[in-house]
Amino acid sequence: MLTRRTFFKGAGIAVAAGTVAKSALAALPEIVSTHSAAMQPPLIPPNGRPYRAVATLNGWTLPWRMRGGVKEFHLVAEPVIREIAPGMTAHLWGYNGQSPGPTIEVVEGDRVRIFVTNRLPEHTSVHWHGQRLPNGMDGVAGLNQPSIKPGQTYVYEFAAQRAGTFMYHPHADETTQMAMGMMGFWVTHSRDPKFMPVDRDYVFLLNAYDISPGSYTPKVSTMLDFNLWTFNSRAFPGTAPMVARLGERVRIRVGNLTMTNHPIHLHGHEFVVVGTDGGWTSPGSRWPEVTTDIAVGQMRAIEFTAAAPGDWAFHCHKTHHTMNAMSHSVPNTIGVEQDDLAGQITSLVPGYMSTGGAMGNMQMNMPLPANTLPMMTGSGPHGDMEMGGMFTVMKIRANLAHGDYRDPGWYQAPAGSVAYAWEGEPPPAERGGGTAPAAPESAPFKVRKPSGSMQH
Ligand SMILES: [Cu+2]
Repeated sequence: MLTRRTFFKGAGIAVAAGTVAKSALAALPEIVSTHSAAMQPPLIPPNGRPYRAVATLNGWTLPWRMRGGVKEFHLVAEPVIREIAPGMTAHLWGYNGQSPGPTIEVVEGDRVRIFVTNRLPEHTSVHWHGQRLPNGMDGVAGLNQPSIKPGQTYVYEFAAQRAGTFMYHPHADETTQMAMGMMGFWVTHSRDPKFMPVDRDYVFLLNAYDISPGSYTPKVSTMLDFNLWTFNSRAFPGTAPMVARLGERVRIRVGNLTMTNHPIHLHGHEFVVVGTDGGWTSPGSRWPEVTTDIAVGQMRAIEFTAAAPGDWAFHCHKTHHTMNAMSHSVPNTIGVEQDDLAGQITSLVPGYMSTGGAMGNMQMNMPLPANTLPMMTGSGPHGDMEMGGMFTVMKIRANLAHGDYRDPGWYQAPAGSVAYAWEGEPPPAERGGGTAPAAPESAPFKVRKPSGSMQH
């Protein structure tokens, strides 16, 4: 079993000390933070009501302390450095060393006290998105409370009244602070651990950044034209895979804090939406889906049985959201004679090398500035995947232990079960203005003649 000590040790999580006078923090819970973007195993609750802990994609759950029957957490709003994927880091704002901040897990009925220390260069606040709470705890700066000035610590306190899926984010200079990565996940577990049990419960946020190729800091005035689409501030191939043992019941909870909607799509399985922002859906209201659209500010919890072994793609279905920092000025090169093109580009971009192909190869062969992810990237067991952004893989295996969240590697498909190249004679080509052969009399269909080509 994972103890608090081994959790900290294994996760590379550090208890900060020395930055603030100990006497000033004597009454505050210790600050726990991490500088790793690796996915941490679920935090088994060391005290309080029992629950089945969630797994945060490329993230972690914030430990707490119990004081007088109250669960006390300490969030620190601060500048952080986040690896978006190997080869690219971003200078963001977040909580406790990372963006997004740590997941907060409590149980329905828990009394919760959250200390929020502001180490940003400007004021902030925290809004507990979706929660039933006293109006003065809702976190809208100016409306419900004064803003938290740099250096100040504020205390939020309320009872977790409703089980479900929630988020937290600033409600002060929001456009800037959310564009900089300030957000986190919150799960309130049912008081009954047997309510809607699942074997794996993954959580993550959808977020987006506008970081110019070669730079580190998001542009905070961007309203819609973001160029990095991420799951929990990670872009493929930096996104951790989600894993499950064959036959397990899997829940995935997704919150959307970007400025557009995302149709989230799972391959090879049907799922049902079991939870929304407002709570659990009634069983009679559910229908099977393979894609569910998650609007801005919404959460969706989906569930399915891991019925088929394999590496199943899981991604946003907007194709430009499964790409990394892209240039909108890339021309369409489909059908363009590549030999001429290479010469023309070489005159503009020294060092350019073409290997043929269309848009993907052209872009992938461009020299990239430092700290920039290729637009279409990632390689799998069968070659280039040409993905990025909001993409990961659901890895289902028969031989996986319950509770094992480690990446099992690529799926070894049984012989004869993989799509293969047909090796007979190629079919007759038909090209406009070319010499398409006439269809034999016995053919079950007619070969359409190019218009304007009257041969018979
Ligand atoms: Cu999307």
